Amino acid sequence: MRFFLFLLAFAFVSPTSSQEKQPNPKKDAPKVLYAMPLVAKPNEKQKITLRGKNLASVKEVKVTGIAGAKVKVLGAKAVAVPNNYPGERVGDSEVEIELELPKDAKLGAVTLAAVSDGGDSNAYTLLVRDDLPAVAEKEDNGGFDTAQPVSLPCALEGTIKSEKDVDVFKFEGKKGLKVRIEVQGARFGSPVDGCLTVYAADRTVIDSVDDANGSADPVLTVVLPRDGTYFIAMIDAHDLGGANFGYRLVVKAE
Ligand SMILES: [Ca+2]
Ligand SMILES: [Ca+2]
Repeated sequence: MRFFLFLLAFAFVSPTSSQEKQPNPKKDAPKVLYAMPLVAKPNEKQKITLRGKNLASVKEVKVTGIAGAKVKVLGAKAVAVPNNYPGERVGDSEVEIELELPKDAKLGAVTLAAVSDGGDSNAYTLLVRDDLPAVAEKEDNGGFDTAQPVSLPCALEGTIKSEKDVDVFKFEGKKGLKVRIEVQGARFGSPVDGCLTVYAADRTVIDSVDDANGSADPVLTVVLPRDGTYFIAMIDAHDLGGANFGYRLVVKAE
């Protein structure tokens, strides 16, 4: 927010704002914020909705960073932004595509750009599955008693489906095991601001992290103090949620 205010102040005092200096950026250029579902699968035909700004008139989506991808635009439309949600993070329009990535599509390498009469969008980096076993989150997993059992390593694909949704997972671990837990969400544009807490079997907190490495995505490393069951709880730091609040939760021993 401070950065935004600074930009606003700069635009006000300066006669040559960045918009005027650059010949091309049109104010109606599309912007891709995130994908729903957030995680794409290599080697599979899938429907993906890209949410962002000025996407309602998009006719074409380009894939870059990988050869052999197939993409088809299925439709585009404006969508409502709930009152209490940050529009710049949630987006006000979307384009639905059918995407088929080759099986060697790598996490971090595939980018998508939406094209309309307003120009080309940013290159959005798609979150693509890697070799970790992918596990879909299963509701209702909102408490210790209903925690979803998982085994390490895994990459959970979940959603903070509504306001105040809590996603709880549990795993068994041996004393001394170093476990790294990482959320991939905000860095791929998801509106989710993840916050992670790890609990021991007796439900006492071992550690909790909101943001890490300059991102809203938490990363947490714990050394297990004893043999037993451990719980991982994932929430949105602002208690917001929705079908578009997707995240990937990577849990593995180091
Ligand atoms: Ca959930
Ligand atoms: Ca956070």
